[in-house]
Amino acid sequence: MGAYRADDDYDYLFKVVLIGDSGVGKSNLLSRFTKNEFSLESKSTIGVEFATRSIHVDDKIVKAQIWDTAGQERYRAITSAYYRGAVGALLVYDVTRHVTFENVERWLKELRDHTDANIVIMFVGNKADLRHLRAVSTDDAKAFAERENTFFMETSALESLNVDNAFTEVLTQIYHVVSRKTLEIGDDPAALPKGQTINVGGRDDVSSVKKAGCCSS
Ligand SMILES: Nc1nc2c(ncn2[C@@H]2O[C@H](COP(=O)(O)OP(=O)(O)O)[C@@H](O)[C@H]2O)c(=O)[nH]1
Ligand SMILES: [Mg+2]
Repeated sequence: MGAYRADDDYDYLFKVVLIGDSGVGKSNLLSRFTKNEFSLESKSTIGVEFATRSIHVDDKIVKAQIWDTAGQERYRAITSAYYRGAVGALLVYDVTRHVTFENVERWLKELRDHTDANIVIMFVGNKADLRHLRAVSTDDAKAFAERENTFFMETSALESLNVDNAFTEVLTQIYHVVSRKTLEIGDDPAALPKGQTINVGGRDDVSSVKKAGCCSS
């Protein structure tokens, strides 16, 4: 056995989805968080892809499996598969394009229609670096987040502003939901296996890991 930590050595695996209009910066938020990369030219995301990154929360390793999609109508057929098992979401708009903020309501409805009520939602105003082009005020966005009971942050994938914070906050909050539920499970230590997977669903590489009792619909 080598003295290294394998990539798959984690305590929790959480599926997190990125949603929001095309062009708001979802793919760049993902690449900034998972690879510390940013690309100026817009490459449209083809179909669905995901990337992972592990972080520490308390003494646990939390691995995020973050899903990204182009979000165009022609991909609507995959909607339910995309959301299946998600325990967190970043709902992204572009602070310089008001229409992307207006469309957030529709995204939120789709998200809530397809996921568990306990899902942790972070409302994200991206491209905060474009100060001179701002079209959505922080106060309006904050008010929306309060009304809808979601977390809120403004980010810049370009300047690495708040990107780690946004993802880390979502993962930490999910972890708290899960550990609360774990406490409710009560006195059976056998119900608390190491390496539990929180409802990631589907046919991916984690389906063989034992699932915990969180958030299944
Ligand atoms: N100025 C600025 N541009 C950004 C930022 N994030 C993304 N972009 C640009 O916005 C365009 C769309 O980004 P992309 O990640 O492909 O958006 P997606 O369609 O939501 O995945 C690209 O040209 C990016 O370079 C940001 O934080 N600031
Ligand atoms: Mg994209």
